[in-house]
Amino acid sequence: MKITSNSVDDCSLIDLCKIQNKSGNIIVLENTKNIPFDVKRIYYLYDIPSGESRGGHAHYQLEQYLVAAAGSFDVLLDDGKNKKRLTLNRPNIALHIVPGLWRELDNFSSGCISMVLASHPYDENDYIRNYKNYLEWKL
Ligand code: T46
Repeated sequence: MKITSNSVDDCSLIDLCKIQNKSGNIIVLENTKNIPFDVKRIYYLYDIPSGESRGGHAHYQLEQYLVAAAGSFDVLLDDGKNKKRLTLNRPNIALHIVPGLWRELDNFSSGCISMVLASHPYDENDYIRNYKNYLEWKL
């Protein structure tokens, strides 16, 4: 399947299976065990001013697990034909974003930490930051 044909329905919410005991919870993610790609990079967004939005781009190759490690935010996924809006608000739920999807993040709560596990190192050439160019690439 070509990456250009990935759709919003190829993205899914994953239960990260917390280990729970009376002193709290822990989530463990290990390459080759419970994550479908090798994690090459982790980054997180925090101290996001009220009303701000992030994203507004797609990746050619990168796939990601996106997690609300604290607080909540909304994600708009867009494959050029269909859009899907989700709220992430639990540290044990990851949104798996496959390559080739346009995404926008907004409605960040106060104290939100938006954590990303990514399949590739940072490469600005992997970004499509212009929506018109994205739609042309998807054709
Ligand atoms: C995504 C959302 C959820 C780096 O130098 N290295 C990095 O690994 C990253 C992610 C960013 N940067 C620099 C590039 C820009 O100068 O940090 C600045 C902000 O990056 P960007 O505008 O891409 O930030 P967001 O929050 O719009 O997007 C980021 C990720 O880029 C993207 O993959 O899905 O978080």
